[in-house]
Amino acid sequence: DTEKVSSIPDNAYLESKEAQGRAVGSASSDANQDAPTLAFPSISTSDFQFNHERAADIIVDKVAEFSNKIGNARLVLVDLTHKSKILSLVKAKAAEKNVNTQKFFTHVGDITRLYSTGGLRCNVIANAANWRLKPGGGGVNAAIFNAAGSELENATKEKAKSLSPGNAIVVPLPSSSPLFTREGVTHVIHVLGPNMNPQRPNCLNNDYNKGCNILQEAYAALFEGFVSILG
Ligand code: AR6
Repeated sequence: DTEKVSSIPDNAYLESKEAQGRAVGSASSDANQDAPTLAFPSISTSDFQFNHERAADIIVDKVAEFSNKIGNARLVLVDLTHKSKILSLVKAKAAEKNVNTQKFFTHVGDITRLYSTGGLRCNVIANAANWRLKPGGGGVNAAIFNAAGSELENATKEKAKSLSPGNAIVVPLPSSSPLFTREGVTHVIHVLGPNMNPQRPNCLNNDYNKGCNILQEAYAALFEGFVSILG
C-alpha cells in the first residue's frame, strides 16, 4: 500500500513536469514566431567564390556579437538545400560557441518563399547584391528582385545608385510588392560582400586579409541595418 501510494504521485509529478516543460517550450517558441526576424543568405560564398570555412567563422562571430543587441528578434541564415555546405559549417560552429538557438538558427528554403512555403515569418530579408544594385545576375539577387517586382527596383533607386563592398542599404518595401503581400516582408537589406571571382568586378585576387575584413564589415552593416529597423 505504502509503495503504491508513493509511486503514483511520483509518476504523476514526473509526467506533469515533462508535460509542463513541453508546454512552456512550445509556448515560448510560438510567441517567438512573431518576433522581428531577419533572414539572410550567406554573403559572397556562391557567385563571389569566398572560402566557406572563413565565411562560416565570420558569420558565427558576427551573429554572436549582434545577438546581444537585437532584443527578442531573430537572425536566420537561409540556403536553398539541405546539402548546403555553408549551413552545415555555420550550424556546427554556432553550436560550439553556444550561440542562443532562440535568436539564431539556420533554415532550408527559398528566401522569397519563407512564409508561404516554409511557414517562417521574416519581416526583413537580406540580399547578396551587386554594386549597381540591379536586378538579374543570378543567385539570390535575381530571385529577390524577381519576387519583389518593380516596386523593389524603384524603392532601391530612391535610396542609392550603387553600393561599395562591405556596405549595406535598408530599403523599405512598398506594400504593393508581392513579397510584402504574400510573405510579409517589409524591408529588404541589400549587402555587397567581397568578391573572389575574377569574372566579377572588384575581384580581390584571393587576398583574404582584405576579404575577411570586408565580409566582417558587410555582416556588421547588415545587422546594424536590421537593428535600425527594430527602432
Ligand atoms: N534563397 C535562399 N538562398 C539562396 C537563393 C534563394 N532563392 N538563391 C541563392 N541562394 P549568390 P554571392 C544562396 O551567388 O556569392 C549575384 O549575381 C546561395 O546558395 O547569390 O554574394 C549578384 O548580382 C548562396 O549560399 O551571392 C552578385 O553579382 C548565397 O545565397 C553576386 O551574385 C549567396 O549566393 C553575389 O554573389
